[in-house]
Amino acid sequence: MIEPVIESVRSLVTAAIDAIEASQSPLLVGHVNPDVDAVGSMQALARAGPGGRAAAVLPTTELNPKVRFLLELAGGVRLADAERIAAGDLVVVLDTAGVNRVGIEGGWEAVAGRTIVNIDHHVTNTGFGHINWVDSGAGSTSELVDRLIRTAGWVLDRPAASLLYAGMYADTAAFSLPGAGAESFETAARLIRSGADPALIGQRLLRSHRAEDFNLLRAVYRNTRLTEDGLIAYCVLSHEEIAAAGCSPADIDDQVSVPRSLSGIRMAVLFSEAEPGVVRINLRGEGGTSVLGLAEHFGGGGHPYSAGVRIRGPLDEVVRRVMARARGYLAAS
Ligand SMILES: [Mn+2]
Repeated sequence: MIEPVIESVRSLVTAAIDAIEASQSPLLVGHVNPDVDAVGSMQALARAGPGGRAAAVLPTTELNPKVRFLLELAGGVRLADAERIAAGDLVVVLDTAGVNRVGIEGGWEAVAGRTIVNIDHHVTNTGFGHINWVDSGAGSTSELVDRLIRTAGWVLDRPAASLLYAGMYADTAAFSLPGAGAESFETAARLIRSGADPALIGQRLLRSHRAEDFNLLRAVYRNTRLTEDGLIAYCVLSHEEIAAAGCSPADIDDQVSVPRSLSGIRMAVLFSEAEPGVVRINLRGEGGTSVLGLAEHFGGGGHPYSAGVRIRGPLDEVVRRVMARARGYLAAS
């Protein structure tokens, strides 16, 4: 019974390749607040895609420094200007679970009428494309793009290999999450043989804190609390605290790994005030606890062990509501 599944995945990959090869002007789009996986997979595909015709669309908003580093790494990748965006005859949406998350100015409405190829690994992906290659078993979208490039026989150069390695590395928390299997390491090894530079990626993703990033981490450690039962570690960062560290909300990426590092917890939560009155919530599950249902309850999404949501409301009220729900959710699961 395995064969038909493999066949259908194979035909999805082939359909995606055919669509990209047939396009005169493919646009590559990621999600809002793009992370390393989104930008890494977009930039790698822009480099490797046929005829150098693909152009990546990046949000006009401030980019996280880790993400900006990927743009340096990508070198001469073409970014889509307004003219190219208007001319795009195919839109490849990468690492994006739903239309409300599409990272282009004007959002989904800006691209909805065009042919859409949806390549993603979020289990909550809504299948909004004409071609939907969604593999929730993959640790990252970068792995899927690696497979796309290899299957198509396109040229994966050294920067593209590094970009895909970075996406894999970031989305799997350095190959340390459930699901990091032999295949992930084989893909990483192949990317390194193609020229990916693990030391550079590690240095830029792990060992490049500015003083401001360090101040922000200090605040995360200081504000991290445990619930009485020790099962939930959570941290609350107000807009003022983020600013006092010298940072902006765009600098919040994986700081939830601080509460997550506590022994014995089943859930880690980082509340950060993205703007006054809007709270961003990063959720992580440990010891087999899925946090996806909790995120979905509030209108968010993601993966079983890594999910997120934004909620409007005063920070303290949002914290109270979400923590009450989180306790009940754990008690019931
Ligand atoms: Mn991803």
